[in-house]
Amino acid sequence: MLKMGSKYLTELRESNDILDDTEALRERMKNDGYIFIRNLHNREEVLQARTEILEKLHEQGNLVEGRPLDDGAFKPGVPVRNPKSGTNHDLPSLLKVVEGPRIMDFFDRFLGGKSLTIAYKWLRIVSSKPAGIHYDNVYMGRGTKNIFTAWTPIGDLPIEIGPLAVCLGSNKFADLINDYGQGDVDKGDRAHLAQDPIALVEEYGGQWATADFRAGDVIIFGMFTLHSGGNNQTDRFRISTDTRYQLASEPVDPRWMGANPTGHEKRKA
Ligand SMILES: O=C(O)CCC(=O)C(=O)O
Repeated sequence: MLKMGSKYLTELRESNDILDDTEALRERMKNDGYIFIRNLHNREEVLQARTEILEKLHEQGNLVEGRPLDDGAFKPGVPVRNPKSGTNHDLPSLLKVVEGPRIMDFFDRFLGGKSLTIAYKWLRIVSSKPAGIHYDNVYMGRGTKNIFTAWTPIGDLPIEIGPLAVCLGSNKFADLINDYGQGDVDKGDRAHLAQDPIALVEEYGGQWATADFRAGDVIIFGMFTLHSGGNNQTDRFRISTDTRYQLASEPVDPRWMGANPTGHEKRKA
């Protein structure tokens, strides 16, 4: 595990102090590559979404018997079949959070017009290693570039459970953005830049940043901010979503929209 306060890892900067200042939020996104907001969502609604997901995990035998449901303690080796990424129409409490007025109003204001959320929602139920380090553009690059990811912890997710980390400065790694970052995984280009966060800092610079996330928090970032989940070092599922938002008037990546989004052509998310 990376050590907090080291050359490699620091705390995310909270933006609650500028939450009402739209220009300052845009400036922060431009400079830092992310905006981290505590309690943007209603905590109780997020916890309701967590319960909804945990009940499904329990029903299909993924949770350790005898532990409180809210622990989300996983049975090692039992694959999770559902719930999973998709439109998540069977998870109304989750949709209430990620499509609700708090986040949509935020994006209407931040983007300066009517926003929409991409229909496909990435719901991650992680028991061990995360996906590799990447820019989202390689997955989401067929519509507007003015599109943002919101990563939402579904529950309290302390650092040891491996919440999202971003690489500070990576939104300005011009060579990487112009090369790896312009790829398209559905044309066979590379999905992940790297797996090892330390080696990445040694090679490209920057510093990782994360936080003890709490239900209600959200981190928002653009298509060219390197990020990854951390290793889950607990015996509990790490439950989170990544969902995407853009102006309704701008081109949408067709793979992820509609009642039944087609998703990736050559590989599964
Ligand atoms: O939650 C994770 O492990 C990765 C999330 C991610 O890749 C994203 O938000 O784009």
